[in-house]
Amino acid sequence: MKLYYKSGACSLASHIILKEIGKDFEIENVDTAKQLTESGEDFSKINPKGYVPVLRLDDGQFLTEGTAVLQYLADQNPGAGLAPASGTLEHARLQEHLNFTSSELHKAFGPFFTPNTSHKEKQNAKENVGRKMDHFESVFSDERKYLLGDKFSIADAYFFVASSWTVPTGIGLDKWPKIAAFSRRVADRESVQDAMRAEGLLN
Ligand SMILES: N[C@@H](CCC(=O)N[C@@H](CS)C(=O)NCC(=O)O)C(=O)O
Repeated sequence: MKLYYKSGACSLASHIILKEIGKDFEIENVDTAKQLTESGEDFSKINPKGYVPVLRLDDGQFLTEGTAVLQYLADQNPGAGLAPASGTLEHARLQEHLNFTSSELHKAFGPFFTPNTSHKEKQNAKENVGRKMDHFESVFSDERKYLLGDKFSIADAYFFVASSWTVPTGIGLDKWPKIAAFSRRVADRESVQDAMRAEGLLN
């Protein structure tokens, strides 16, 4: 298996989950602006949608969309306990968090990562991100450790990465102490440190 990634991007969530699973895999950095991979492959042929993450399966197929990659990895490795069984309410809760992270929180950061965004647009985006973060802060109001309770799941990996973008965008986590505590807890995991180190985000 090979994960095509960009340092610190949403692909870091898939990278963390691959580390949690603990089987062998390769990674390859992508310059999405040039649509070129580290080894010189034309990335637009790998993912015509132009973005990471992409998981290259052992039979050569490519799987795109972060939430699909995360769910596939969890389903293929049930022993790792990274997602509740399909058909259960807990599984639906997992999907609730994954979808909200993807379609609401992740997308809310869009204007910060788009060239020529005006100050006003960034201000609106900041408020929009804040509303999504308020929701997650309320999820942690019962002092749960992770989004689903006591157990780390694929949703935590994705939310950890998306909420980390509050730092480079200058939003910070001061307004959301429970998310800040969650973030520190997840950052302490060996899988997270290994993945971040491999992406050049930690020494
Ligand atoms: N819907 C896609 C969105 C993926 C996405 O937004 N990827 C970003 C990084 S987080 C990317 O590669 N953007 C292209 C770029 O930065 O040039 C998914 O959830 O996987």
